[in-house]
Amino acid sequence: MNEARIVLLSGGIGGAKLALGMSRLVNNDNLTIIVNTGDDFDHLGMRICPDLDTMLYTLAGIANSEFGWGRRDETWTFMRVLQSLGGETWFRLGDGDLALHVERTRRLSAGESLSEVTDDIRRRWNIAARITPMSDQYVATRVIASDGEIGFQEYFVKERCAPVIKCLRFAGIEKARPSPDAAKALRAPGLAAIIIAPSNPYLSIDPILAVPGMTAAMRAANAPIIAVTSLIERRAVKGPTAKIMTELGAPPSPFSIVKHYAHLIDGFILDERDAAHADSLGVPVRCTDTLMVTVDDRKRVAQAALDLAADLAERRS
Ligand code: FO1
Repeated sequence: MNEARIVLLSGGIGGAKLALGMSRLVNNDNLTIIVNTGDDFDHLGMRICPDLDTMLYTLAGIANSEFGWGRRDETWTFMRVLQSLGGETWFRLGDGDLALHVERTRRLSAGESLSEVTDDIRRRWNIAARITPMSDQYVATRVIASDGEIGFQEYFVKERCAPVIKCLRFAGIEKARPSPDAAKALRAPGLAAIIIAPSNPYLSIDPILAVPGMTAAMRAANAPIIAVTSLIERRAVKGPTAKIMTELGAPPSPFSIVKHYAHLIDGFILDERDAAHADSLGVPVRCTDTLMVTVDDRKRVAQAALDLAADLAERRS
């Protein structure tokens, strides 16, 4: 088991896949996952934390792999009855998932921090890796579209990413600080690598990097910072990523991602299908098949990131 001390920055689905791979490679006492909370929103009187929940469900082995969010083996009585009451059902909440939102909202209202609640849940679900929100202060990603500003979930789920994005803002970011566990993990001696997971750089990673003090703590950690591509040039990029990047003025390609992180990263994991571009990215690159379907795929991508970090650390010493 690799004893390297690792920090992983992650959004939802793509990041959780890499986190699972990483959790199979390193001693999980040394693995801290800093999760985006910009997707969080208050809905039906509950605080909902989608990226934290995707991470919790994935590492607890109970994620719904069909949807990419929520629990597997879910039941939908709550949704059915809510529909019959004329309630809002555009954001689908399964009965098991609902228990998490109700209990977390109760504990937050009682004064517990999001970090405390998250850490207690991951322990109860026997997750060895430390999962921590990027901040305990509420930050909400807001989408400024051509016809006005809407919340992230309204954009992503209710409007199915149809609005044209003009820009994003992270409401509340000025008052946010890195969560205690995030700050502690980045300060820990002997950090081997800080890895930026293959989540959407603009929607899922930028809120984490925008937390005042976060990038300074990352740089001060003096560990190689490695980003894993969330795009494969040759592959028709599914879902909203290509549309969102184009609307934000970044052509949907690995180049855009490297350029977006250029000020921060020491290395980049590129998909082997794009290997021909490796030398023109302007940053040390390691190529691998970054498609993550099986657990072995996830371990392969995680190992590639660890290997690149080790190479770079060796060159530094
Ligand atoms: N995504 C959807 O596209 N439709 C949904 O109805 C939906 C419900 C949902 C419930 C709980 C949860 O934790 C996540 C949920 N998501 C849903 C995903 C959510 O929009 C995430 O923010 C995205 O996966 C982006 O990170």
